Amino acid sequence: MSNESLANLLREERRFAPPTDLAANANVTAEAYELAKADRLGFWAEQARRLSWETEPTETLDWSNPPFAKWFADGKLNVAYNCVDRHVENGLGDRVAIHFEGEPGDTRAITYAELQREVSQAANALTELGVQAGDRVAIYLPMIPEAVISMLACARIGAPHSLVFGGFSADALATRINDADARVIITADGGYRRGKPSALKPAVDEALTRPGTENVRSVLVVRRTGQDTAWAEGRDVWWHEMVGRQSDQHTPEAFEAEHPLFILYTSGTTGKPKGILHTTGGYLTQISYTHSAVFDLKPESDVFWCTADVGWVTGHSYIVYGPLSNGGTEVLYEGTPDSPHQGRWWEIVQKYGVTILYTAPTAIRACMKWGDDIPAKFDLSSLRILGSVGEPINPEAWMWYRKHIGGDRAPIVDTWWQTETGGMMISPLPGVTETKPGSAQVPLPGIAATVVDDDANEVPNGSGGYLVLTEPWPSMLRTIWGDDQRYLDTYWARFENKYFAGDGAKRDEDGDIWLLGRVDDVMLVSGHNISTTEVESALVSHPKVAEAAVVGATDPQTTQAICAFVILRGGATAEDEGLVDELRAHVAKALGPIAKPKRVLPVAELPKTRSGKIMRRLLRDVAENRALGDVTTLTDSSVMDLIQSQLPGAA
Ligand code: 6R9
Repeated sequence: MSNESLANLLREERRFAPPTDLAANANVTAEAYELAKADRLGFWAEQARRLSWETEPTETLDWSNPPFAKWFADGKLNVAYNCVDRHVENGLGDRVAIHFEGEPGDTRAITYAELQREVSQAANALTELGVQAGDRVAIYLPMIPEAVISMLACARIGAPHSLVFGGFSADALATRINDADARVIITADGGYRRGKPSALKPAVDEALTRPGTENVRSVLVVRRTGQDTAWAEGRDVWWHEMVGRQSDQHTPEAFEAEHPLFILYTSGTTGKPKGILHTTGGYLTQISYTHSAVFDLKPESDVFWCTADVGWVTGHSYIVYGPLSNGGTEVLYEGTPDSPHQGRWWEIVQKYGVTILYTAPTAIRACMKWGDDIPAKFDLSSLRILGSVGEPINPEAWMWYRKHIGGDRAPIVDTWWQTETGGMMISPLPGVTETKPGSAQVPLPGIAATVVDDDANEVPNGSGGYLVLTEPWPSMLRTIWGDDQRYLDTYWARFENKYFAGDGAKRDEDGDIWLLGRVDDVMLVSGHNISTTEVESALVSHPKVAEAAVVGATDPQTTQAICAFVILRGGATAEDEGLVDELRAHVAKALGPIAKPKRVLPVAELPKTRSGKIMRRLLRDVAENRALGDVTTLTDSSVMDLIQSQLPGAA
């Protein structure tokens, strides 16, 4: 970014107060901010008492070698014990932990007592396969209960897991196996996607032919689809045979609070993926606290549903470790929102009486595109809190979510965080915060975040800059696996003593924080830094636009020119007379003439990662007529061919 702060264009005046009854009974009230402000470390030490420790920690934070943090370092605990066994010991064995809904419609309710038995069996199986505390286990599974059970089994024996999204290519899998030096892989024959079995095991077989994966001893294979599967004798073992014959008793061992819990790779824009390392005690403390505070979870009555994939950090923290450490009941769904019909999610909400729904803006925009009449066919009155994560949520998508899913009643919590932060960092609290469409608003109690300019000075209200975190937090990444220097360079070199998140942000007149997208995506137009998020939100506020992705393409006159890719809705087509000019004028009216796109290109799809984020760098390659960069983390690589074939002038 240049020296000028991010242009601050959007005006949003709508406000929504917390429902009175929710505020009156909320788990967390405004007092939490005061307590945490008065004694931040004391606040986190208090939150650590939510967990069951074998050895209680006496030390909260060791920051003697910044930015390498140690939280609760002299404490010992077992994560799986905290997520499963202690609930059974507390008499909650019959409570459903997981309502599993397979894409073909098969279902399973798993109680905490059953979960304890299955996790114990899986832990015994891993031990029989020679896995010891500290050994890495790669998990490449669809969204089935065995994914959760495998993660908990690894945690139980102190073997850090490394999940790789089912559907990533053999190459992506091989790189991650190699970097983590995994010893065992847990996979499945396949999973169901859009009504069809989709094979997984062949990618594992292929990955294991690549150099650097020789240390993998065993592949544990869940039978999910029953499809034919190649078999390497001596290496491959069926889950139902190996896990099935184990004892369902297993005594968990306590590990030090800083024992590694998992590695999770983030792709970034260049270079090899970064293995983000999370550890045990601090991670579980913050995940458990934020899951309870931000969703106001009442474990005895709520039914929670996070629609993320377990292969994304959102799935780790808010499908596995948050809900289960809090003894909650949750839904786990294998498939896509539109299979076999576009109302599938709402049918699931109705069926299980889901009370808290956590999803991503990309999914909300897809539902908007399919039409209001689809959710209207289902009873969604059980919903009392809605969450959003993954990208800035466009104000119009926020309003749609509130009205058509939340019955104009349920508060929305827009939660900003990252793989690196481990858990939520900036978010409204549903019983406290007056919400604003499109803003994550305030750092959670115990979290210190702010917005600074190029010289690391805090920006005044009403201005934009870079989002930074100014104090360590319990679930922070500890390093990049095997690369401390890259950890320092990526996050701690840009500003002294501050964590650089890589996101642009602004503070509004009330001091609330608005996220403006990745700083790599910020556009420089005639000397102004313009956020992609704001231009996209202006486009999405037009009734004929379902989704928009905006990039800055090199331009001889203005340095960069704004180029917008849009998905149309309501029957509008690229051929509609005057539509492109209408959209350009709409943006100019909403944000000012400087933000008017030079080009608007209607397309049928946008390139997205498996976690639903728009990959703007690929669109920049298109807009600048370059060969495409790395596409290995795309959900569907044919999308780029489609976009290129739709461009004016394409053959
Ligand atoms: C949890 C997760 C992190 C990046 C982050 C930011 C974007 C996530 C957001 C958001 C605006 C939100 N992001 N939540 N931007 N508002 N509520 O998404 O982790 O996959 O590592 O991505 O996602 O750009 O820096 P991860």
